[in-house]
Amino acid sequence: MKIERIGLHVLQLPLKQPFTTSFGTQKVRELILVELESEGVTGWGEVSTLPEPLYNYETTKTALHMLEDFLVPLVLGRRFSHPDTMADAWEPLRGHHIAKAGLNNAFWDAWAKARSIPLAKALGGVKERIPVGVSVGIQGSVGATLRQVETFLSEGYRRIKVKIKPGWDEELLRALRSEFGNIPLMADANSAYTLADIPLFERLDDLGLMMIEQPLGEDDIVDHAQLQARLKTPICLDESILTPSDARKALDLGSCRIINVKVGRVGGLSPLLKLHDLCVKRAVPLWCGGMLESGVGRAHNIALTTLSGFTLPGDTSASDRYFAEDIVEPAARLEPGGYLAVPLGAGIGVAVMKNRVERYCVDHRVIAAI
Ligand code: OSB
Ligand code: MG
Repeated sequence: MKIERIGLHVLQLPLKQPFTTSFGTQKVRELILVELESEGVTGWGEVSTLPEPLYNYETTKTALHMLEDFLVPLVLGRRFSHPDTMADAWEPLRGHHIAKAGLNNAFWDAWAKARSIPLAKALGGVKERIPVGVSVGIQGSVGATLRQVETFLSEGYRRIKVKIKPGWDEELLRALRSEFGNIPLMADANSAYTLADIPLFERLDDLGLMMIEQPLGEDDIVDHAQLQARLKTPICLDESILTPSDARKALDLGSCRIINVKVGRVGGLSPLLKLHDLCVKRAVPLWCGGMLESGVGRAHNIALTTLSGFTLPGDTSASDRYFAEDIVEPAARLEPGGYLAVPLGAGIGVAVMKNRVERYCVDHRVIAAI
């Protein structure tokens, strides 16, 4: 398929409520939508960078720079028979996985649409609906968190993840256990701790958490191996796993027992499939992480969660958990029992509402092949 035209749209979508982690607070979801035109179909991808380099080193601006100056010029006007060969073309360019993912995923959508099949099917997915959990940000008080969690449980979410940071951890987790008993519960630290906190993690070990996500340094699989050796609770890595080879090394070292897979962080659906297959071979449970995506990125997340290796509920919550108005129709809605339906239409299976894209757009460029 020839890549004929690429649009980059920077959007700022207001979040219903601020989302706070150990590294900062998001009030607005700034993202880049990639619109890729090829042989009569339009594919959509989402670049899920944050405006500041707090989760990883990428930002909205570094992603725009990578796309405009390197990635788009590399693929524009060229023919690719499969999205994997597009990802192979930028293999020599280091890093910037979230920027690459937006473009690779837009081509996956176009490629599936050209074949009139759902993206989930194009990826080899096997589920018709996916069980989902919810990621609860740091709130003003333990009481406010308990109320939030109660609402999410009553809506049907199948797993609760709470964000933790030093000083906002043990008391909160004990309160959640005493209020809600043995619910599927986990904590995500986004790299906020060090090995000096081993005594804290040993105390948390008795709480029967499903897992603790990324307690230590974003690039540190050595310290994670030391911590995992001291705990019954599985460690799940997020920030540390950027490539299939990172996963292999972390598993060989014993740094984690579970992996959070984010399509942006690993560089798109093409490398994600390799990581998935490696983890299935090694019987490592996977789940799909989120980056507060709009309906476009959410549709990609739903499709990839249909793969057989995604055995745990992920962070892909319903659209109304984040936004008053999404940019796609239909927006992802929670079904009874805590599921999201997998769209049956071609590609991502949701329609991007152009008027809403314009409403939230703060910057955009279109680059066409000559
Ligand atoms: O660490 O998983 C994370 C959001 C932004 C950046 C990092 C993370 C998160 C989430 C939210 O936990 C997941 C979601 O609901 O999309
Ligand atoms: Mg995380």
